[in-house]
Amino acid sequence: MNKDSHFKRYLKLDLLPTPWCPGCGNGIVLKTICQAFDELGLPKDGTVVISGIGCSGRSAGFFDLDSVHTAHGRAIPVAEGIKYANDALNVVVVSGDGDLLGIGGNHLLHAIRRNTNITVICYANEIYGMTGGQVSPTTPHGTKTLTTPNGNPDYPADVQFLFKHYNSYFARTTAYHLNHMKKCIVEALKFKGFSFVEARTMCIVNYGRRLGYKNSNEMLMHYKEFYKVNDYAEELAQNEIGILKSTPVA
Ligand SMILES: Cc1ncc(C[n+]2csc(CCOP(=O)(O)OP(=O)(O)O)c2C)c(N)n1
Ligand code: SF4
Repeated sequence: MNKDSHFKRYLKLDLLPTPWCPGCGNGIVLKTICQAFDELGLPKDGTVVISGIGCSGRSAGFFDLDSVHTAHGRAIPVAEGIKYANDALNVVVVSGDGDLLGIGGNHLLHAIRRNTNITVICYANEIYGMTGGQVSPTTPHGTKTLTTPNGNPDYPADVQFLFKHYNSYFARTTAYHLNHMKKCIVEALKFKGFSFVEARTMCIVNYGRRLGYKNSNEMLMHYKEFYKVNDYAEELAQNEIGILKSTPVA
């Protein structure tokens, strides 16, 4: 078996293809999570994946691991319960920005505060993809969506400051920066405390096309041109990706 095929042991290959639209970035994030699991050699019987509801939430069912597909916004408390019941497990949440920062925002706030030792991978596509393209907590100011045809009047949630305050782990990365995404996820999984990876990814069908992108490759090229890597920074600017400097809990 060559190195590239190892990550596949974490996937239910018989369920492929996924239900995602052609050009959707969710598959890139799913594959990179599996590559990170593989790099760390996470045991399949010692790792659990939990998701909320959304296109990204469908990821949970594709892992060849124990998984729970919870109600919308409730992935984090279910994950915390599993971790508190069995501390030996690696507990990983995979869900969307609407699920985690919108309806599930209250749970996120308290998981950061408690610094529960779980990892959350947020598929941050800046939109509610599954339900047709409504504005989400990460939609940039001024952006036109189905529900903000004149441009988003609000500013996106920038949760990095909460993580900094509680010495938990925060990283931002994109579907273009594949090695960086894997590094962010590997370090998140190794972190002893609450870790959150905001993985910027493309919803071409219910977001990108409305913004004028012809295809998801153009969205990837935007990530390439817009984002600069700034690892272990005190603070990430809007156009920066990286791992926020934090003090791991002993
Ligand atoms: C309690 C509840 N409210 C609303 C919905 C409808 N709903 C399903 S998915 C979703 C948004 C998902 O957006 P996001 O988490 O960003 O995931 P994406 O589809 O973009 O991956 C909503 C509002 C629901 N399923 N349950
Ligand atoms: S609607 Fe968007 S997020 Fe959902 S599968 Fe299609 S491209 Fe992906």
